[in-house]
Amino acid sequence: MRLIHNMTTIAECPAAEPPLHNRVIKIAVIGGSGVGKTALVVRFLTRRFIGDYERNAGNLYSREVQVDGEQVTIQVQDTPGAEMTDNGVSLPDHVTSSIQWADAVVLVYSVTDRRSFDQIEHLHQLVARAGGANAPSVILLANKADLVHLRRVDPQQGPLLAGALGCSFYEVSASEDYSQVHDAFHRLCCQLAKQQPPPPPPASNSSNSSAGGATEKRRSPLIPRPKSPNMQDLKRRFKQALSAKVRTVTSV
Ligand SMILES: Nc1nc2c(ncn2[C@@H]2O[C@H](COP(=O)(O)OP(=O)(O)OP(=O)(O)O)[C@@H](O)[C@H]2O)c(=O)[nH]1
Ligand SMILES: [Mg+2]
Repeated sequence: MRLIHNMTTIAECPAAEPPLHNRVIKIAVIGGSGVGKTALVVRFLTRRFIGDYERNAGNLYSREVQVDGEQVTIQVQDTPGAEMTDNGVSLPDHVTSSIQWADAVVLVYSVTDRRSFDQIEHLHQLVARAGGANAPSVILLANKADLVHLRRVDPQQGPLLAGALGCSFYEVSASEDYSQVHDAFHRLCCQLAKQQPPPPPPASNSSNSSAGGATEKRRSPLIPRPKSPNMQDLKRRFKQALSAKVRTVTSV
């Protein structure tokens, strides 16, 4: 059963396309199984905590939000839980693709699950390796802070690890506190929006194509590409020529 409201799951709605001239911020959420990745994504995008989520859903969500007064499209890739193997942590190929697609990765562990904390360093290495020269920004989220009696990771260990990895750290509870979760994602979005080049202005003619921009280069194959302005211009001129000569309604 899907209980997600007020946002679009791109995987379920292939027609969903970000407005052409919005900045697009792409975030992948990665971590061990059951740490609360889906709960965090849903909390951030809908403000709701439902409590029962489809396991390993791996959906891509999209939502329009205001960042520093600017309307941006945020795309968040939820991913299946990473599994421990004899050689460390393994990630399915499509999660590696998500890392390469993303502008930023949110690494998540649960304070109630020591193994999920121990995975973080391996996951950070995999993110750096998968991203290569284009490695995405990373933040570290410790989730389930409300479960005080079940805590297995000391509060000071998260910031220490984040310091060693060179990333920001937030301890949150997806179930208890929307503002902490919102704050963590929102700061990340602000930082990413500042790093990106401004979106191209609305194209009035064929010379305004944005195909060479950095944002465009990293666009996922999952996301439909905008129509070429050249093609649209051609169609418009073709229509004009037809209606002037033949004076009939023609569709192209
Ligand atoms: N108490 C508490 N429970 C939480 C919190 N976040 C998630 N949960 C619960 O933890 C369980 C797992 O949450 P999910 O969001 O499905 O975790 P996940 O990381 O997406 O799991 P997989 O997709 O299976 O890897 C669910 O029962 C959630 O209700 C939290 O902050 N506090
Ligand atoms: Mg999940």
